[in-house]
Amino acid sequence: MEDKGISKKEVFDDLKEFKKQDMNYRSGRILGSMCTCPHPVGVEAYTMFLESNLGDPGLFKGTKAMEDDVITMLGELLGKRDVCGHIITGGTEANIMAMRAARNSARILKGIRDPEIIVPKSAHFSFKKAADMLCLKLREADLDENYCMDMDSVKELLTDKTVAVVGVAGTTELGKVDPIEELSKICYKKNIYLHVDAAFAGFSIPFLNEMGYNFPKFDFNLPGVCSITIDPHKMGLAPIPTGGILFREKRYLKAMSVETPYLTEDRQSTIVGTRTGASTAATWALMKYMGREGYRKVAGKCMELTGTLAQGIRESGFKLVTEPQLNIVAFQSGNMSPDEIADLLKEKGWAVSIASYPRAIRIIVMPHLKEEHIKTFLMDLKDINHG
Ligand code: 0PR
Repeated sequence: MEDKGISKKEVFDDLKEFKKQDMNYRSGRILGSMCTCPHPVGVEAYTMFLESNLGDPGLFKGTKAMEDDVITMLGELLGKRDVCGHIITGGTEANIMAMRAARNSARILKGIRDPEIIVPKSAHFSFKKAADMLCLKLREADLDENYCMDMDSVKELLTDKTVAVVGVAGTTELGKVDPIEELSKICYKKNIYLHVDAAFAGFSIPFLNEMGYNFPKFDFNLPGVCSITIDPHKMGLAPIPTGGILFREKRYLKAMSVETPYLTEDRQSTIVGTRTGASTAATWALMKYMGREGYRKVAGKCMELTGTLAQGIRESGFKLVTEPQLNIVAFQSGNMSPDEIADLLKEKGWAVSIASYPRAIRIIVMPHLKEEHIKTFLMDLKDINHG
């Protein structure tokens, strides 16, 4: 850092140069991201609460009231109004909190000292971080032919050290929904903590079901479900970073709370201390502004475009890995590797991602993608196959 500052104009001229190097969602060129253009109403609410710190909620009573409201609204969306939880940074923090709650609860109630967790092979890598940080043995269950968690494999992995089982509603790579009803039955009977990672689809499945889709049950209506991750910064259109973690019972938050001697709250359960209230304000504003109707439109449009994209991909001579269940399409080619396809698409200005299991091009049809983007993409894809 220099001794003397430069002018504001110079600063912003430099910032513009940096910004030019970034891609943006509005261009429609980002095809492999689970984030999207933040909705302007969320952005306005976010900027209004920039100084609000939920790490010291007694100073920001209004923001705290909004957080309580948002948690209730999210709980209602996911089958239980009287849940507790927090608005945090994203799916990673939510999953780490859930695993911490499960581990601590099992230590308190069952005296388990060498804890294990069972996650599907398709689980997000945040569970690897959680396992490492919390000293949990990570056991990965196989997937069935539809890339969902295989129940026989889960049953084989269960031991008396299992402190949590995780099911995913909307897997990161293929958008699949695990058999959470079956997981719930087993976990409820055995008194094992069940966490549902709905980071991606928590903001779409409930709305799609209202429109006549028929997704398998995954939420608090199932008695075994102890916590759910749901990310407003994915399909909820909130600015980054905005995650949500919901717990069925307060005791799970208590099991990981620590004393906060000089703050306006006595105990804190979140991982992060100083914690933005802006995310909470944005989520509150968006849920009020959009209503269920608004989110139905968003989720429905994404599914409609997913259908168009999947059909076009097939017609261009590529093979879908699996029939899309949500707004994620993964495909392969008979004569090119996914890396080769991704490189050719990159030359044409498209940023796709590559799924690891199985290796395939992966496209997430997020709300920033419009019909014209999909059409242009499909033309380029045809070119690649015939070029
Ligand atoms: N759980 C699931 C099911 C997820 O898909 C993700 C992220 C997480 C948890 C973790 O969420 P955070 O990244 O909010 O902590 N899934 C995306 C992924 O890893 C995240 C992402 C988003 C990646 C935008 C790239 C990107 O451009 O693919």
